Amino acid sequence: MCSSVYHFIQITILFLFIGSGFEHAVLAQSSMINVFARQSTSLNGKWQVILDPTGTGNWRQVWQEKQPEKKTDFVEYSFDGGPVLNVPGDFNTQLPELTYMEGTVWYKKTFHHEIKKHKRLFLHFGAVNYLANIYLNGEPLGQHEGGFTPFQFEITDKVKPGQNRIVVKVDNHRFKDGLPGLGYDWFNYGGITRDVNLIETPVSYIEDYSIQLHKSSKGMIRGWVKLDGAQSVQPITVRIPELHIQYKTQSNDRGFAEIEFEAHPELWWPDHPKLYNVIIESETDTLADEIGFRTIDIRGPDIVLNGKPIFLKGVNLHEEMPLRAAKAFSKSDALVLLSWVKELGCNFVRLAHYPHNEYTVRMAEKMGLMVWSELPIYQHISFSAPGIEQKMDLMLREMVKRDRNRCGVVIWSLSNETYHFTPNRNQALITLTKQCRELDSTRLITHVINTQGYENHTFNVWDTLYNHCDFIALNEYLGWYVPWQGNPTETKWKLVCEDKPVLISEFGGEALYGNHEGPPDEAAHWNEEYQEQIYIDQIAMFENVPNLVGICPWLLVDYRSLGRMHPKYQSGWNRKGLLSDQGDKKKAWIVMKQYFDSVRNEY
Ligand code: GCB
Repeated sequence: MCSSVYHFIQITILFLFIGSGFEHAVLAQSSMINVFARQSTSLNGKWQVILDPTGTGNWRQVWQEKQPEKKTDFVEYSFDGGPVLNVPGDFNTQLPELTYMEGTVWYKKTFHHEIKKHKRLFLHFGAVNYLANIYLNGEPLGQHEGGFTPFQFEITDKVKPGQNRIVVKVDNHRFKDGLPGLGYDWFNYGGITRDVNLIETPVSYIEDYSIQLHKSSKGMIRGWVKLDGAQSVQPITVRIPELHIQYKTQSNDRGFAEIEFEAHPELWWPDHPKLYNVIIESETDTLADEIGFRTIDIRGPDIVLNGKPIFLKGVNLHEEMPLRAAKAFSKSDALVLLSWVKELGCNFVRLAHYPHNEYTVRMAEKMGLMVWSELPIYQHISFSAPGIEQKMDLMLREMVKRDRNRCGVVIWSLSNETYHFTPNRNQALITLTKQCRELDSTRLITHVINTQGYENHTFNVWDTLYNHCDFIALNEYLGWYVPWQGNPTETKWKLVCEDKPVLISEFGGEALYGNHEGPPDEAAHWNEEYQEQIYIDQIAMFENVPNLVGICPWLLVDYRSLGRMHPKYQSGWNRKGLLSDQGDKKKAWIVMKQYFDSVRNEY
């Protein structure tokens, strides 16, 4: 990053955090990889909180936890005697007064620590939505922006023997120059929404690695290992016991070692999601991971997995547990949601519209689901706002770093439904695409667009941003927002890039489960029959879509969205689910399942 950009970020930070103890704020460090395999102490559980809807806590300097000293002193805040909240978890669903909160909640946790020699200590957050300022023992550690990616702070030299206290200021305001921005069609769950851990590492530790099949090759594993710490030059070994592989190399003076060796693993397929135990060792550290091997490519108008054309039978999913109407965050949440995905007959899941938690990604991979992971660059982003491109770049790096060893992840989606007329949109997204290819050229990259033309039965996919994508991903709501022009089977298609594969990343319509009122052909009754007919018509139309490589209904299950205001049918829920918020199957589920069961992939 050039120095003027840094200068700009510093000024912005100065302005944002005046009075918060963050006048010289430090940005959070990027999270180390594979935190599940680390020596860690969980800080999940009950955290004390102060609710601060007016944002007064900054000038009261809540993080200092002042105490009265003289008889005449008093302090107008305290964590003691106040509410407690569960971490991980959104705050909105834990206290009635936080239901619609978009503002600040201060969280506090104490922990006991014994200093160990020759160890480093990191405070790690799976995600905090949206802005997080972190303080340790009254001193600011730094800040992180973005609600869906992990970050950490090294506290080796700051932690004290005995009791320590962490204060986190969580602010879930929507920001005009945020990612996402001001408007989005899902619930803005605030809080420390994913795990918090204290992670202990050796002084020089394995900070990152990439171990995957080389692009398009089934017999060559390539990658690298990166160490962090003073002892940068070390022998490095990568072992895959099941394949009798023991590859040895050495890191250079920057702690970096390239890896390349021949191997013939059983490939990862949706119906054979084989993962291998892979052990990465340096002289000072050892880490184990479960890694699968596959290739994913574009060949002409096809997406090919392990060299074979594959049809992606997918469904969209938000990170929400409908059964308790709250943010999803655990392994068991992931199991419930992904079991429904499997039951529907899918081999693919689109994790919309932001990076979901790591449990979900890992479990999807284990269950044989290809994963689409997405950045929250959604609709009306202020692409020309100062600093926004740096934020996009940072978030991209955080997303790719966490999951780059997950063979299940086959697609990076860098944006959803942005508009060609937004100033600087093309330039910003093309740059981001290039950055993504530099970071990871082994997966497919796309942008989702919904502004197509539809005239004289012809669906016109014209946005030139597609020239920069590996395949065309489009959202079309024919039969719902856009009425059919004649018989769905007569729809003709015009593609801006004629040779590229086409994936329909969203289609569908709303229905309230159990509602059969009104004529089946009138949308305004939200009945199941109308939604069912959309699915029947869409499936008929798919026959004529050129280069169709996959479809992804919007979406698996009804989800909360406060902009959905019809009191009888919606009451704050988007009802486009194939399942109700209680997991009941709507009629459209059956149509979709039959379709998926009828589409066979031959490999
Ligand atoms: C879309 C968006 C999705 C919305 C959906 C809808 O095109 O990508 O986030 O929620 O439409 O329900 O209208």
